[in-house]
Amino acid sequence: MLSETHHSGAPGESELGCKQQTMSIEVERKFVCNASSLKTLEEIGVCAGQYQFQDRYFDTPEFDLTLSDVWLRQRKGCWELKCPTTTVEGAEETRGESSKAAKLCTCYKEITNLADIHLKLKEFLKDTGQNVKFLMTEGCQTLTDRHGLGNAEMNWAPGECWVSAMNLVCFAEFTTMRRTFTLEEDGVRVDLDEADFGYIVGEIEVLIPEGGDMQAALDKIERTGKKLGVNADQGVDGKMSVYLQRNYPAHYARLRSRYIL
Ligand code: V4E
Repeated sequence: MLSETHHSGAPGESELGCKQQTMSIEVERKFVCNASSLKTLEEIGVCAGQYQFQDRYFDTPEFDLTLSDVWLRQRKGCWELKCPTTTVEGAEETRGESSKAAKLCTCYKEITNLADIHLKLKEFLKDTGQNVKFLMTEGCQTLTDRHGLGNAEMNWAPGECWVSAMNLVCFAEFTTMRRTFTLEEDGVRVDLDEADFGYIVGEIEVLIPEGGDMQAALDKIERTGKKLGVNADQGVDGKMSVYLQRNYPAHYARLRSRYIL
């Protein structure tokens, strides 16, 4: 159980709680946090805070986004989109890495600017044949005018009618209690998460700018994992994987069969 009582905002967030960077690459490795790794973490890391947040994940009813490994969520009122990183040739950057530890890392582009999120969604949904042309050529105001209804009557938060217009619905909602540690190793952050559906997982994370030094990030994660005694061969599920496994087993199986999870 995560038991500290100190509460604060997540590091790197503005007063409004939204991340200040608009686009970065998140390199991450999940791990099982046992008593020994927790003890080491408390010795070598500085606890930057404990805080609680709610995630709401969105997709089309056919799961077009997640089947493309695209993850749209609202966390503490801020929109975030995670999608796979690609090189110019279209190959996934992490695929070519040879080390075993690198293969256990995930690497996603994290977009927090709403205009950029819209552009990416348009790109992905267009590929799946969703009709997003209407949304992109006409504003939400026009949409509400056409129906003769105001935002409130259509049950849309002001400025967020794009969610419905893109045929997106919330498919997952859960709360996480997170303890964040910063380490001496430059830019390494360790999160210990406890989700309200009864799952605990640790994450070693490094954020790099687009085109940044991926190998350096992987090395930092590997070094930190070794210090914490993390099993070098063990892949560990994230919160969303476990959530889908329990609540959407057929979709989970489909994601597994496509090697997305
Ligand atoms: C499922 C998934 C994504 C959605 C977010 O998942 P997760 O990393 O569990 O969320 P969280 O709360 O830790 O995000 P953070 O606070 O670090 O931003 S994004 C990518 N995936 C796919 C995925 C995968 N294939 N393998 C593993 C181990 N994790 C995630």
